[in-house]
Amino acid sequence: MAGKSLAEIEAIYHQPLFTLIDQARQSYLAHWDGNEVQLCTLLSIKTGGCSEDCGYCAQSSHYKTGLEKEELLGLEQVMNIARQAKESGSTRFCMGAAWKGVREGTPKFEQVKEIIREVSTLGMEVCVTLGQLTDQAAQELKEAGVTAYNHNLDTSPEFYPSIVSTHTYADRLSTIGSVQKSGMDLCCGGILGMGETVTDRLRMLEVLSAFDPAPESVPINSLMSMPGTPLEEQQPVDIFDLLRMIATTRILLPKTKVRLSAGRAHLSREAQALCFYAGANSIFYGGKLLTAKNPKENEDLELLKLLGLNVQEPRQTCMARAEIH
Ligand code: SAM
Ligand code: DTB
Ligand code: SF4
Repeated sequence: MAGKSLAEIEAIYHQPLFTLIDQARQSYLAHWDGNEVQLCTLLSIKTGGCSEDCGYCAQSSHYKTGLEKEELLGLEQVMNIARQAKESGSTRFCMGAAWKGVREGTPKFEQVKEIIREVSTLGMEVCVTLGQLTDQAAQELKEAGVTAYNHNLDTSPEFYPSIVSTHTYADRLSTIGSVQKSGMDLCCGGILGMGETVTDRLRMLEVLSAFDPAPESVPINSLMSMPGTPLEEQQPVDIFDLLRMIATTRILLPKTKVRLSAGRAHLSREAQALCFYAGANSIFYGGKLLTAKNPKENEDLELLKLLGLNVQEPRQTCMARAEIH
C-alpha cells in the first residue's frame, strides 16, 4: 500500500486534538490490546568517541560533552545485563554502539555477532543499532539472531543536513534498504525538538509511512539536550506536539509499535498516560538510555499499575502483524 501524501498527513495532524486522539485510539484498538505496553531495555555496548557529528548526540567526538569513552563491552558483561533485563520483565533487549557503522569481516563485527548470538539464546527480541550497514553485514546480523535493527531517519530529508554533515539522508535510506532486504524488522523513528518545523516532522512521517514493509517499530524521541552539543540550548518539546505526533504515527502505521522513547524523564505521569492512550505501546525501561536519564524502573512500574496497564508478554506483537510481511 502506498504511503500518504504530506497534505493528507497534515490534515490528520491538524485536526482538533481530541478528534485526532479519538481517531488514533480507534486505530490502535483495532489492532492491539490497548492495555499493554512493551518494556525494552537499552544498553550502550560501545560508548562515545563517535566519528559522526550528529548535533544532538553526547557521543559525538566533535563536541566536548564530558562523556567518558568506553570500548566495546565484554560478552559476559552484556549477558549479565541482558539476563537481568529479562528477569525484570523486558521483552526486548536493544544494544547501541557509537559507531558510524559496521562492516562484515572486521574483528569488531565478529565480536558484536558473538554477543548477539549469546543474547538471542535468552528469548527476548534482540535489537541492535550499530550505524550504517552493507547488505552483507545486515544478512550476517540477521543470521546471528538480530530480530530488529534500529536506524532512525531522525527528521525530514530537508532538515537533516542542518543537524549532521558527516553522512547523508541517502546513507540512512541505504542502510534501511539493507535491513529490509535482510528480513530483519526495521525500527526507525526520529527526534522532536531539534529546531525543526512541524512540516519537517510530518515529512519524516511521510517517508516512514511509505516503507514497504512498514517499520515494525517507530521510536519517537524528544531531544534530551546534551551539554556541549550544538543543540544544548533547545527548548523542551510541547506535550501537545508530542501527543499529536504519537497519534498521527499510530494512525499512519496502525500495526507498528510506537515507542515513547527519549525524553520521558521530562514528562509528567499525566503526559505519559495521554501518550499511551493515543497509541504509544512501548517504552525504554531502566534508569538510563544510552547516556541520558530515563525514569527509574520502580516509577515506571508504579505508573503502569496506576493506569491498569499490563506489561506485554514475549512475542505478543500486533495481532495483525503477520499481514505486514
Ligand atoms: N550510531 C548509531 C546511529 O546513529 O544510528 C546508533 C546509536 S544513535 C545514539 C541512535 C539514536 O538515538 C539516534 O538516531 C537518535 O534518534 C537517538 N538519540 C541520540 N541522542 C539523542 C538525544 N540527545 N536525544 C534524543 N534522542 C537521541
Ligand atoms: C532510539 O530511537 N532511541 C534510543 C534507541 N533508539 C537507541 C536512544 C536514545 C538515546 C538518548 C540519548 C542518550 O542516551 O545519549
Ligand atoms: Fe554517532 Fe549515532 Fe551519536 Fe550520530 S547519533 S554521533 S552516529 S552515536
